[in-house]
Amino acid sequence: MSSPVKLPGQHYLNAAYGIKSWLLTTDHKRIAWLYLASITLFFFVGGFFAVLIRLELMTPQGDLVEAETYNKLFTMHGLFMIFFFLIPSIPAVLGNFLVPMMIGAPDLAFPRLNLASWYIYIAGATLALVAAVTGGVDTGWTFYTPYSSIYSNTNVVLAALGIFITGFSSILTGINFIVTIHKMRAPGLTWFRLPLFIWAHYATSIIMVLGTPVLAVTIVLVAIERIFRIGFFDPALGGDPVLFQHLFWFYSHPAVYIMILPGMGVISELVTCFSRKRIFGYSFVAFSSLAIAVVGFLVWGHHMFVSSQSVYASMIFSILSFVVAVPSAIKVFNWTATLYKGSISLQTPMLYALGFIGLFTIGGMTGLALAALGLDVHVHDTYFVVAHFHYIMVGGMVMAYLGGLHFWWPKMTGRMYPEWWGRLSALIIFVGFNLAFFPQFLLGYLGMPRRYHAYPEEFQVLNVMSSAGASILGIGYLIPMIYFIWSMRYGAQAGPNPWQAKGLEWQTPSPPPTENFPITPVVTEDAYAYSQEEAAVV
Ligand code: HEM
Ligand SMILES: [Cu+2]
Repeated sequence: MSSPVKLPGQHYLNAAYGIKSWLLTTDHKRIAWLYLASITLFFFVGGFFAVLIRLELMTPQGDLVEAETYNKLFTMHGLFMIFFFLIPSIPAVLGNFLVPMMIGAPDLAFPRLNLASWYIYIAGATLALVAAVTGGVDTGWTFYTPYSSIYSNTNVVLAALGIFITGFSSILTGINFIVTIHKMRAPGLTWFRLPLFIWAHYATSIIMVLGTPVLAVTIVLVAIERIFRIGFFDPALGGDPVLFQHLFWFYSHPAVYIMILPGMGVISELVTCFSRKRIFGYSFVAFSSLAIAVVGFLVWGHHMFVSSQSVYASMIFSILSFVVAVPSAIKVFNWTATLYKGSISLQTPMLYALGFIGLFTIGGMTGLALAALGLDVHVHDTYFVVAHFHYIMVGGMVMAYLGGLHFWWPKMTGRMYPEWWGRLSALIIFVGFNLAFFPQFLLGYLGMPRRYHAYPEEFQVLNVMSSAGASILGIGYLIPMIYFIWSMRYGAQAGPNPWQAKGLEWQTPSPPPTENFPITPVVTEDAYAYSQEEAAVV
């Protein structure tokens, strides 16, 4: 580590004091903190339900909770994790902090709208929380009709309203990012010099803006059917239940890319920095984000292979699903090629990046297996599917989020986290994750259906393994929480650029001043001008 550095005297964190200065801030960096605090809270709410699920599944009889309670547990778990943690995690926290910084801008294009987005998010999440504690919802996070619109007598409308409202937060954030990236780039920062993190957020924003309204409309239709008994989805009222699935997955498949694309953006940054090499095939990685955003809208029917959809439709959706895997595979290929002959240092963020690449690959390959009609019919609605999406969303997205948080922590706080603890918890998370979710592939393949709270005895060993892994994973998530808080006060001072990374965000003090850059930077070279000869990171 270079000679001791001093925190700057004035920075965005001490520019103003008091709760009000936070709740009324329009500084994108402070808003990132508001999101960080709130999504962490909802991550633990979702995690709490996961603990209860895994406890219930320790024994075949399912004797911890009633069947109805179990239905509520997995519904609330999925709801909170998807809508209030995963979708906002990287864009709203790291994206908010970094999009302006990485393009040399003083803030997002619409700072007040940015703050409004957070309040909208909080309002929506609060309603969902009220729905959870005042009786819960038992429809599954997918809200399939006509159960959700007619039969369920739980808080469907309240939870749906919460999600509806939160959707506006997503849309407004997307618009803010798109306008900012178009209009506020520093002089010399052409499109093909942008960091890949920015390309990923640009593509994500397109999906947010185009996809979210479809979900909003769908939710409104469910509410209308429930409240006024006007038939859209219930056959008894002249509706079509499969129509709901079309509308729902037309949003929710692209939404899985809202969840994973920003993570891919993070991984691109980490892989180049910690192998001290330019990313291999920059423009392929950049365009693959856009390709995913476009093709991702064409594959929703792979969730409906067993829904009575025509076999020809299923064949088309199957083929298109294989197509959408191509841009993802391009990214994995390019990261691997970047690593090849790089001078790799295994700092904590890099451990997360390597973990992401491995786990995302498993998630992606099993996704291809599911996209194959014959196999999907066999494992549909089994634990195989649960394992697949957890490999993508927890093994992929949560890994990327934690890797990014470690990487940019020194920029956000001006202080380092303890490296040894960082590596240890990355390792614990990796081991715990695999023990928790790999057995679920086997369970699913052997025929254990998802969403059941009791099961035949022969599935117990694998379920106990999974629950044990989940406990280890939980511990792995708690450790960074503790040392991050510790490091805010006691961590070593980081200096502007502890990783000797390229990119504009590293050219300003840590923590940055409110206006980000004292003098507007001018960009003269392409992104990632790393060279292996430069001093290696400590
Ligand atoms: C320790 C961590 C976790 C554990 C132990 C866990 C456990 C589970 C289990 C057992 C189910 C299946 C419930 C069922 O269908 O019977 C499930 C479903 C699900 N989980 Fe997780 N999970 C964890 C973390 C996460 C995270 C971080 C996310 C998202 C970011 C997530 C998203 C989901 C979703 C979307 C479902 C599907 C819910 C449904 O379709 O009903 N999980 N989880
Ligand atoms: Cu899908």
